[in-house]
Parts: sequence; C-alpha cells; structure tokens
Amino acid sequence: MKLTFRWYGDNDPVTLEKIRQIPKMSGIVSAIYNVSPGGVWDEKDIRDLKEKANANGLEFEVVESVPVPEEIKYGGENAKKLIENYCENVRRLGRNGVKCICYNFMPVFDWLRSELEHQNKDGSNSLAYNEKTVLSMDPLTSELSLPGWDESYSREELKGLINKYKEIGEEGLWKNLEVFLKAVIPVAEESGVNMAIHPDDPPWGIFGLPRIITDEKNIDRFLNLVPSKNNGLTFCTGSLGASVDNDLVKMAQKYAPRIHFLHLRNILITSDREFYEVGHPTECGSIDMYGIVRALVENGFDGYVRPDHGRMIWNEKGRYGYGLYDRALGATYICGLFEGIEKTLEKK
Ligand code: CS2
Ligand code: MN
Repeated sequence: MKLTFRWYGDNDPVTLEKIRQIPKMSGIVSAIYNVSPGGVWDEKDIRDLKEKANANGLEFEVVESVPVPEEIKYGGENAKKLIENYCENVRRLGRNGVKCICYNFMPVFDWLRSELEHQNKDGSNSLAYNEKTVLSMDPLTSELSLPGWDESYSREELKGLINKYKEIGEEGLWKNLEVFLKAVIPVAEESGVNMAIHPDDPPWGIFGLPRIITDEKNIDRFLNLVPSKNNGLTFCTGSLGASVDNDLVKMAQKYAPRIHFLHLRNILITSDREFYEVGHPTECGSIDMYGIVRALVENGFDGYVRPDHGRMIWNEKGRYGYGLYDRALGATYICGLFEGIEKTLEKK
C-alpha cells in the first residue's frame, strides 16, 4: 500500500513541509481548484502541482476529486460535451503520472453533516450527523441552511436542481452513471488510470434526492455496469459504515481487487442515523478498522490509503475534518495496522 495525505493546495494551512514529516508518507492527494466542475484542467497547472509535490519528496499519483458536474448526473442537454471534457481531464492526468482518480456521483450535496464542531468529552471536536436535525433543514421547505453546504446556489436554483433529481429518481441516476462510465472507463484504460468512485455519505437518500453508491447490492450493480479493473472503488469506511446494514469486512474481502483507494475513518454510531466522527483506531468507534484492513491485505489489496477526516485536537483551527494533528495520528495508526497484519500473514 502507499500512504497518502489530502492536500488542498497553497491555501491549505497544512503545508507540504509538514506533510512530508509524517512517517512513511509517500504522496499527496490533491486537485486543481481553479476550474469549476465540468471545465478542462490546464496541463501546466497539473505539471506544476506535481513538481511542487516532488520538490518536497512527495508523489502526486492520486486526484480527489475530478468533480462530476450536476448536468452529467441529471442528464442535461450539455452532458455529452461535459463528459468529453471529463475524458480530456483523465487523459491529461494520466499523461502526468496520475494513477488513480477519486470522484463521486452524489446529487447536489457531497457529505452532509448537522454539526461541524461537535464537542467531545476529551475537549476535541469533530463532525457529527443527526438525521432529525438534517431533515428539519430541508431546502425545499425551510430557509435554514446546513453547515458545509455549497452556498453558491441561490435558493431557487437549489430547488430547481433538487426537483430535477426527484423527476429522474434512482433509475435515472443509474442510467446517467452508466452513460458516464461507458465513455470514461475506456479512456481511463488507455491512460493507465484507475477510476475510484467514492460512496455516498451518508449512504442513503436525503431530501428525496436519489443516492445509489450505498450498499453491497448497489456496489455489485455498479461494478457490473463496466466490468473493467479501471472501474473501481474508493472504499470509505466512515461513509459506508454509517449504515449498520453494511458488513464492511465482508465488502472489503469481496471488493479488494477493485478497491484502488482506501479512506480510513472511524465513526461512533450513537443511535439510528446518528453518529459523530472519532479517532481512527477500532476501539474509538463502531467500525472494525483492523478487520477491514486484514480482509483487504488477505485479498491482495495494493492501492493507495489515506487517513480520512480527523477530529480537531490540540486547539487546532482549520478546514473541518482536514486538520493536521488527528490525521497524522491516524496515518501512523494505519502504518501500524498494515505492518502488523502483513507480518503476521507472512509468517503463516
Ligand atoms: C470527503 C469527500 O469522505 C471524504 O473523503 O471528504 O469530500 C470526498 O472527498 C468526495 O466525496 C470524493 O469525491
Ligand atoms: Mn472518504
């Protein structure tokens, strides 16, 4: 496995100089942030980003994310052109050494939380989800807005967008995902890039919006849409693990050959559809981190790994979920898990 760390570019308070000091860190996970979804990334920007990473002794082999514009997801009239642009980004990234692209197919919202600074007993804080609070902020019926929302939409635009997805429903979203994959995966194959879809977070529909990358049945369906190794998964434990119906160890075993990117994050489920994010070790939360990594290693997983969201500890201020300290602790925990498991299996 290759240990990586997400970096948001020059404005990220967590600098490359800090990231490179985390033991065993092989590279960064980043993106070009000056182009809006649907646009083509300048090849010079990609090269510059790679050079900046390399100058700090870090690789740049994973992109998170090349965002999929809404019009592709709801199948608007420009979808075809936007898919072509997407393919061009895959080509350009492949040419510049990128081996894995993470993306998601969630309508309108990426991850959803009800609280960004949930106070923990030890004085740290973290992201939390409470379904009742989230549902009381339905953008169709309420004026409230949830933390972390994309405020670039006006209320009316947001309503229009949500209604479009309600019209097409889950099956419409599946159809549009299939169209997208059938165009993009052949380009990824030619470009030596593994596409790795990120599961929906949380893994169920909200506000009547369809969400489809949620559970084993749907992931089976997803992988069979285009049965190529380049059509793979980002296995995000905190996202899939929010649903108690998902057996993550079993899924890790089953999908290992198609998992190109592993997001390790732990959450504590406090009641049905209610959880908050905790430190990475198994004992801190509801997710069997050891069991998942073991299942992956046993089944030949050899992809990129990164510590996903961390808490804010030691009075750190920064981007929610993406501070330095707790993610760095997570990184060393991850190294320990892999080393222990790999060495135990070698001796068998
Ligand atoms: C998140 C997402 O869980 C996560 O990794 O922080 O924002 C994630 O980067 C995107 O959903 C991937 O497309
Ligand atoms: Mn994730």
